[in-house]
Amino acid sequence: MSGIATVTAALKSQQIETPSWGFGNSGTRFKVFAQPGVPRDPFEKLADAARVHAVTGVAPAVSLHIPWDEVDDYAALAAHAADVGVRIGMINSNTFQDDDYKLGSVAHPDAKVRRKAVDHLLHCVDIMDATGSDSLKLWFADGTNYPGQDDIAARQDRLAEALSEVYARLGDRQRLVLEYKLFEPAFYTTDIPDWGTAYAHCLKLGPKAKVVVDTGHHAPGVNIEFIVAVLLREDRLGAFDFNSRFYADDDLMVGAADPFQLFRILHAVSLGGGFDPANDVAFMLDQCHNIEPKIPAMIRSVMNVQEATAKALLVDVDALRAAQLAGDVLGANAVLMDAYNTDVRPLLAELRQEMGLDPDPLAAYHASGYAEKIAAERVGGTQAGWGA
Ligand SMILES: [Mn+2]
Repeated sequence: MSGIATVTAALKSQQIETPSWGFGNSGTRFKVFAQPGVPRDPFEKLADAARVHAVTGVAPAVSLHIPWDEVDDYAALAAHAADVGVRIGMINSNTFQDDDYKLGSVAHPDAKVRRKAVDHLLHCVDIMDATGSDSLKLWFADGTNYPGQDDIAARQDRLAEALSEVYARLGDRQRLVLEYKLFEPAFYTTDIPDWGTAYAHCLKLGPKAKVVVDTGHHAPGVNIEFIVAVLLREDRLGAFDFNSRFYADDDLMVGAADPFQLFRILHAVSLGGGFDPANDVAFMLDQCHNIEPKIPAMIRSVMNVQEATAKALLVDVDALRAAQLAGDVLGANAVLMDAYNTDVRPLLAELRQEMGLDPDPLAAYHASGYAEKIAAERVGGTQAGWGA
């Protein structure tokens, strides 16, 4: 295949997973603004996610969040996903919204609370069995607010014990991916604050444990592409949670604040073989659309990842290597910038037409009348949101 044919093939086979919670109402601790047509249940969330896939062609999987997406019949939910044209992606656990978890969940000082948290995680694996999901995504809000509040190392021991029980429960084709976050809700110590801590736990667990890089979970100035390159090299990059931040964990649309950073991250993925279909890196969105319409925001986000991916794939790697080996600092940098400064929108428009799609996914969505339809139909009931 020619260079451009390789790029096009990779873009066509790219899969960007959408989060069920991104279709529900969300907000800040100050206010949640409701929007018309928001799903009332996981079935309606999957229907909305299916619209994103229908116009982009590259968003076939949907991440669930338990208990927000708890249903009586998970096989029926998976069947519904297939009916509307998507599949169930990762199962995201939640051990942070119960009164028992005030001092933590899997690292809580009380064994009874740890038992409850681990039981929830095992329940999430049961849901993976029922839905065909292959990944359990773990993020823990565990940590402390004050020096002396708890023993840092003892909390790591409790965390490791919980993780190993969950790991042992995983089936042959299942894995867990472990997410880190610098701070919040804990403000003094977080039990998994960085990639190094997540990596250390994954290493001890075994090959079915990998690290999740949430792009909003670092201190300002952290070089995320470096982390990505190292994790890929160690075969421990499990997934991305894509979103964008100006300040802390803002959960804005990926690529909004710093599209150049997203390009640099995806360039590291490209060099590390992360776009290889044989690789199991999951490209997921983890976002909340507080003030913008949710389905168009998700479509825009998928397009932002696609555009950055296209630019990353357009990097002339041979020229880059030659410049690097020749010690041509400016030449190497120029190769990278040439790719970044390429307008890839015509390429992507053409690619969508080849896939039988409208070249403009947002225009196609707006013309479909879906927004008006769900606003008219989804009247009554309780809109999905945090905790529902
Ligand atoms: Mn996340």
